[in-house]
Amino acid sequence: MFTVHLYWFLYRRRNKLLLLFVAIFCVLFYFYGTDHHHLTPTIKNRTIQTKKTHVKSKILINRDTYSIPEPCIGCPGENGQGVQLTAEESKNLDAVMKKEFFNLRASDKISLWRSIPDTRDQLCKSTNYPKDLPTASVVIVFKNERWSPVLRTVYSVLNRSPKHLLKEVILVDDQSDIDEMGQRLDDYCDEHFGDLVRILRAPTRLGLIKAKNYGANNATGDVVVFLDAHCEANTGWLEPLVYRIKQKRTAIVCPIVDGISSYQLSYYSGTTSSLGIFSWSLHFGWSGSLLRINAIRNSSISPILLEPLLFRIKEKRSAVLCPGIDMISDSNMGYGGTGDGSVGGFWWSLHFNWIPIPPRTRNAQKSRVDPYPSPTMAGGLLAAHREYFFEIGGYDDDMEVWGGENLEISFRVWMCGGSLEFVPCSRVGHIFRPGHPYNMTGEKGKGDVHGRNSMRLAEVWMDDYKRFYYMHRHDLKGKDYGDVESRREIRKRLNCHSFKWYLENVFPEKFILDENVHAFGEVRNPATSLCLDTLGKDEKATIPLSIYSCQNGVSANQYFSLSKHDDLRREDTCAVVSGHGSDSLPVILSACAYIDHNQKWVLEKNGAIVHHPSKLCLDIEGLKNNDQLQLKKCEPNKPSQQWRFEHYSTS
Ligand code: LR7
Ligand code: MN
Repeated sequence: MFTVHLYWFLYRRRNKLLLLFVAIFCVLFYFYGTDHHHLTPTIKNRTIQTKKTHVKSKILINRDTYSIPEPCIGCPGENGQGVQLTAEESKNLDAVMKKEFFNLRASDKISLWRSIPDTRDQLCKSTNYPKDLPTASVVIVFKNERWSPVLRTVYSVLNRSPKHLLKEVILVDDQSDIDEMGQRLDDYCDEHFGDLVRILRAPTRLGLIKAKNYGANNATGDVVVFLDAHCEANTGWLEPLVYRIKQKRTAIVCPIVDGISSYQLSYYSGTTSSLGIFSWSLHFGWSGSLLRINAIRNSSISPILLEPLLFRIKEKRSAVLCPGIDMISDSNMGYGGTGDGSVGGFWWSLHFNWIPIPPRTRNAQKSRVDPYPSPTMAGGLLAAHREYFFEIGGYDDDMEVWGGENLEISFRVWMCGGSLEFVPCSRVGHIFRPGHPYNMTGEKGKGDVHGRNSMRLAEVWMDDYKRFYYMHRHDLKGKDYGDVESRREIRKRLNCHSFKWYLENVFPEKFILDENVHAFGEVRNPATSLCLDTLGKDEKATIPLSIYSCQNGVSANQYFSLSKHDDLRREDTCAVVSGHGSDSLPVILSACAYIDHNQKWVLEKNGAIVHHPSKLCLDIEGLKNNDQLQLKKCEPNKPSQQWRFEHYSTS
C-alpha cells in the first residue's frame, strides 16, 4: 500500500526520473519482497523447481503442486518399490521391528519424497475439478513416530496437493519420547517449509483422539483432513475430497486406503477394483474395472477363499476365476485389506471390519468413481468441513488413547443428518503396523482403552442395541465409563435419529442377532448340557462348528441365531456342511455372503435341527468338549439330536 501512495504522490509531482525509479522498485518489491504465502511458498534451501529436466523422470509431476522436489531416480523404494536390506543392514532387525512395528531401516533408505504408483482408476485421471474449492488443513497427530515416515507423510502432502488448496499442515506431537522429533523437527520444518507446516506440542499426553481435536481446533482451512503419521498421499488425492465437501457440507469423506508394507515399505493398492490388461509388449497390468464381481472379489477380504470360487464355478462351468489379491504383510503375515471395493462395517464387539460394497450402493453410483456411502470408517484418514466437524461434536474428548472414535463418529454423522462417504479417486497409502510403538494404557481405561471408549459410544449412540456389545463384554457391565452427558446433548441438540434408524437405512445388511429370527441365544443339548460353540476361534476364517459345556448365556461364543431365511448363523458366518455323504458329515461356519443358501436349517417340533438339503440332523452322539459337530441320519426323539434355543421369537 505504501508503494502505491508514493507512486501517486510522485506522479502528481511529475518527477519523471524518480517516477521511473519507483516503478522499478514496485515491480521488484512485488516479486521478491512480499510473502505470497500460498502462491509462491518459501522453501528455503530448496529450489522451487519447474525446470524441464523433470519431464525425463518417471515421476508424474503436477505443476500446480506446492513444490516439486528433485526426483530421486534409482534410489531405493522409488515407484513404491519395496526395499531389500543387505545382510549387514539386517543385523538385529528383529529388535527394530519389535520396537517400531515397521522396518525403520528400510524406511530410512527411501527418499522422503519418493515416487509411488498412481493407483487411481483411469477415469479419475481425466477428471477435472473446479479451481475454486475449499482449502484444507491437514492434521497429523503422532506419538513416538519416526523421522522418515513422518516427513514422508508431510512431503507427500506438500508435493501432491495443489498449492492453492493446501492451507497448512499441522503436526500434533502427543508427547513423543523420540529425540529427533523435538527441536530437530522444529528446525527442519522451519527451514524447509516455513509456516506452511506448524508443529503443536501437546501439553499432556492426549491420546490420538483428543490430539485430533486439538489439531483441528487450531486449524484454519475450510476443511480439516486427518492423516496418520505414516502415510503417503497419492497423486490427486486432495481435490476429490474437498470437491465432495464443497458439494455437500455435511459429508465426511475418506480416501481409499492403499497399503504400505511394514517390512519392505512397498506401496501397493488392492487390485480388487481393477481388471487385468496387457500391453502390446505383452506385459501384464491392472486397469480400472468395467465390471466387478463382489462376491468373488471379496475372497480377498478374508482367508475364506474357496467358497465364492466354487460357488461361481457351480454357476458357470466354463468360468476361470481369480480371487482378488490383497496383501499379506511380509513381516508378520498380518492381513492388510484395503478399502477399495469395500465399505466399512463393524462387529457387535465394536471392532471395525471391511465388507464388500453392497449391490444397492453400487447400483446408486452413476459412475464407478463416484463417492459412495459407507456405514463406518477405519478412522485414520478422513476429511470434513471444519466447522461442520465441530457442529456435530468433533471427537469425544473423554475417549482415551486409541480406538472407538471411528465408529462413534460414523454412527453420529449418519444419525445426525450427515453422511460418510468413500472417495475412489482419492488414494492414500498407510503403513499397517502389527502393534503400537506407544503405551496403550490410558488413565481411566486402565489398560482397556478400547473397551471403555466403546462403552461410551454404545451408551450414547446405540440405544438398546448396546446389548450386543455387552454380550461380548459381560465383564464391562456396570463398570464406570465416565460422564457422557455432553455427548448425549449433541444427540438432543441435533435431533438425531435412533440407532434402529441407522441400521434400517444406512446398514440394512447388518445382521441383528435377535431380529427376524425364529430363535436365538444359546443352543443346548439338554441331555448333555453341551452347547454349540465357536470355541472363540477367529470368525474371519472358516472354522468348525463345535460344542462345549453350556455357559448359561454368558458366552458370546455360544450365541447363535436361526434366521427367518433359515440360516443357522452367527453375526457374519453361517453353518454349512462340508463334503458329501450320507452317514456323518462335519459342519463348518463360513461367511454367509458366499454360502449356498440352499443350505437351510429347519427346527423340528421335537427339537431336532435338520439340514434341509441332506435331511440329516445335528447330532452330538459320542462327542465331547471341543469336538466338531456332525450331521447324522435323523432318528425321532434320539437324545443326542435334541436341541433347545435359549429364546424363541413369538412374531
Ligand atoms: O496416544 C497416541 N497419540 C497419538 O498421537 C496414540 C497414537 N497417536 C498417533 C499415532 O502416532 C498415529 O499417527 O495417532 C495416529 C494413529 O495411531 P496408529 O497409527 O497407531 O493407529 P492405527 O493405524 O492402528 O489405527 C486406526 O484406528 C485408530 C483408532 O483409534 C485411529 O482411528 C487411527 O487413525 C486409525 N488408522 C487408520 O484408520 C489408518 C488406515 C487404516 C486402514 C484401512
Ligand atoms: Mn496408523
